[in-house]
Amino acid sequence: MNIMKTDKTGVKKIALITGITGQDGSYLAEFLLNKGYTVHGIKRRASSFNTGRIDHLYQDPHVDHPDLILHYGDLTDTSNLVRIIQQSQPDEIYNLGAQSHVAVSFESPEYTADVDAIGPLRILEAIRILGLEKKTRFYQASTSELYGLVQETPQRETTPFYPRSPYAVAKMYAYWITVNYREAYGIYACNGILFNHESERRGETFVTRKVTRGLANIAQGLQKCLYMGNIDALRDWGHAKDYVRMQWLMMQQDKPEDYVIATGVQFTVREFIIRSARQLGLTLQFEGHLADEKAIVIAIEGEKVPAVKVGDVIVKIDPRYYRPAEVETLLGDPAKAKERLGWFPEISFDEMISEMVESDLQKARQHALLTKHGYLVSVSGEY
Ligand code: NDP
Ligand code: GDR
Repeated sequence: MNIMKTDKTGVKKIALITGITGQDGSYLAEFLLNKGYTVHGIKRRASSFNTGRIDHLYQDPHVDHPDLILHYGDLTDTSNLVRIIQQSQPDEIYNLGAQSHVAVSFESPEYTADVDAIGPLRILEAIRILGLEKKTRFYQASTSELYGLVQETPQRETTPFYPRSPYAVAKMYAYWITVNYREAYGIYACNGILFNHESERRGETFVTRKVTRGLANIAQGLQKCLYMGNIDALRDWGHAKDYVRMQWLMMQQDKPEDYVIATGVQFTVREFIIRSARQLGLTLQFEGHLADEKAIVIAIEGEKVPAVKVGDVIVKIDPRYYRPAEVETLLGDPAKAKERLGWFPEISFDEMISEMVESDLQKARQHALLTKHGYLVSVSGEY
């Protein structure tokens, strides 16, 4: 296994990350910079700053040989991708960029296909056009959503796919085009079939972050109630830091292969809510069924949460958050990753919740203080 930060001639390795401004991109950039890589990243042009997750890694581009170099670009723009790959000459490309929200993919199916399915094809073609088949390795951010309506439990590398959303269908094309270019052109191309992974940097509209942020805001009196969709859904949740380590490991092998990355344990969304609330000092009880289900505060630990009273209803179900086709249950079997790569998750479910709640509580406290002194009006966003 090659785990050196330089190539055979002692030159620093070069990585290109699409989606560097996202959750995984930010952790992977940190990880690779720590290993001594030069990291190129593609960021999108936006009307406001979108580099919050990587600002701590920023390097003044005016210094000689910066380790982190950002390029404007987009996975829908072939010539831009070819030019960035030609300029950066990467040893490893990590394709993490995507329209990654499953519910949003039902609203924007065509755009999701363009970015999530044709985007990776564009990169693989760029590798061919530039004659980099032997030099540049390619990692595709595949997903447990491929299993959708599950055909086998737990899900492993050989479990048949049954995608249930435009997002998953697009990612299925990306999965197979990665396999196909590996077989057809000998490119070192691999799929990491990652189950859900979270962190304090998780986007605010994914269920875990929506819960930790919403409950922290409720605890600080910034919000009264959190509206949720299908809280019976079961997921296998790990921590993003553990999962980016595995993305890198997959790229350092003698032979490219696809791997399931998961914890092997699943919980309901309801359980995630209960444990997050407990972390804040609130004991919750769910009452009712389906669309009428509510979470009521039945106990409060000490003086910890003055904005909430026993009896308050702080979670309600809003069918608006149900999906046209749901993935009810996902549970991964990471045996291959453990056996072949010695990988296992180091951060537990409860440690992850604790980190997320603490981080959102700190943000909510700052927000409450600014609101109290008239510097902010309200909590932004409807999720
Ligand atoms: P995020 O949504 O946090 O990040 C997605 C990244 O892709 C952002 O940097 C975003 O840019 C960028 N992006 C979106 N559209 C485009 C585009 N058209 N061109 C270029 N870049 C674009 O996702 P995660 O970090 O959570 O996930 C990383 C990858 O892993 C994604 O491909 C996701 O589908 C996949 N995945 C994630 C799992 C998870 O549980 N987190 C599990 C399995 C797979 P911007 O910041 O400007 O929006
Ligand atoms: P998922 O993640 O769809 O698994 O995709 P998400 O956190 O959005 O949903 C998980 C489950 O929670 C249910 N749910 C809600 N979800 C959201 N977002 N908001 C709600 O209010 C809500 N209430 C209940 C959902 O129905 C679902 O069952 C994530 C993304 O990161 C993908 O990019 C990635 O490929 C997969 O994980 C693995």
